[in-house]
Amino acid sequence: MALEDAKREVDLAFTRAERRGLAYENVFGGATSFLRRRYSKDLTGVDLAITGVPFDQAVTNRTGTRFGPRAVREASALQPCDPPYGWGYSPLEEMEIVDYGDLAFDYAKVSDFPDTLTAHIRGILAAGPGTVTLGGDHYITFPILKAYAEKFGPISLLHFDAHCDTWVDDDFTRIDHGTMFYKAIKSGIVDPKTSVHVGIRTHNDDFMGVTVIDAREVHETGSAAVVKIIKGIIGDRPTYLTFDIDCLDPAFAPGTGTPVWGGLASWQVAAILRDLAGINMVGGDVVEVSPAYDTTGATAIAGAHVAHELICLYGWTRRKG
Ligand SMILES: [Mn+2]
Repeated sequence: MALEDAKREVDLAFTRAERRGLAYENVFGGATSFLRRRYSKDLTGVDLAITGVPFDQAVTNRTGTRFGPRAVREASALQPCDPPYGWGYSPLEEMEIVDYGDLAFDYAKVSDFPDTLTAHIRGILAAGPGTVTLGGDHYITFPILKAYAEKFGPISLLHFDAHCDTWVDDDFTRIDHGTMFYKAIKSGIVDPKTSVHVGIRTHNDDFMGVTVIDAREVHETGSAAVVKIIKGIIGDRPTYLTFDIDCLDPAFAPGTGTPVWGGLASWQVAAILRDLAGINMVGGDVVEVSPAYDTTGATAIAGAHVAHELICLYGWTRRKG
């Protein structure tokens, strides 16, 4: 059946009739939505909306993540022809998922950007589905978390990153990808006691009460031990999972703005995300993929895999029947 479909299917991003189902469209052709989902602004009955936020004006070093959503969508074309390995279920067949497209914003009026993004996510959440967002630099997570906190209250943050992004910054008009979790905790959006940073390997004066599982601890204790600690801290609380691609070592994800050595390997991340099945993930994002520095495309491929795993986690606790 798949081969026959491959001869007929093209541009499923626009032509697919059903929102559910795998896709056999030629990997190398056609318009690329995320995982060949249908581009749609109709959220009626939708379980999960994928959206892109092509914003990179908050970085401390190399720009380029405005091209991240496009690159991750293209890399994702490799993945929708089979259920994801190791999960034992098929989220693309069980869930109604759409590609909601990218955020529209005035690139020259940066001060308006945070509220524009919060409204975008608020609108999706009000219609019912959760979101998996493709960044964009990591600042975007702060306006997204505002919308989530409106719906769920102070939220647990499960944060994969080389950096903890909690540098002191009491000027809330600043738009900075290294201080937004300081602001999120200070403003009561994130509950630090039930939040975790994973993969950290850069200095910070103050982790603000968030549990840190640094990269060395991941390497030395192993993924199963890490998952046990995470689950013990977040329990079944509503959890937002944010994944900065620089959590991966630059050997696996060179295409990012602020790479740091000593990071996680792809296989470690794959094992941890798979074994987190059962957490109450209400939304998530993959940020900081910067295609200009991604000479092999490996970073976008990793980003697409992480985003697909987030879909699996989201669907796992919502399986019907
Ligand atoms: Mn980072």
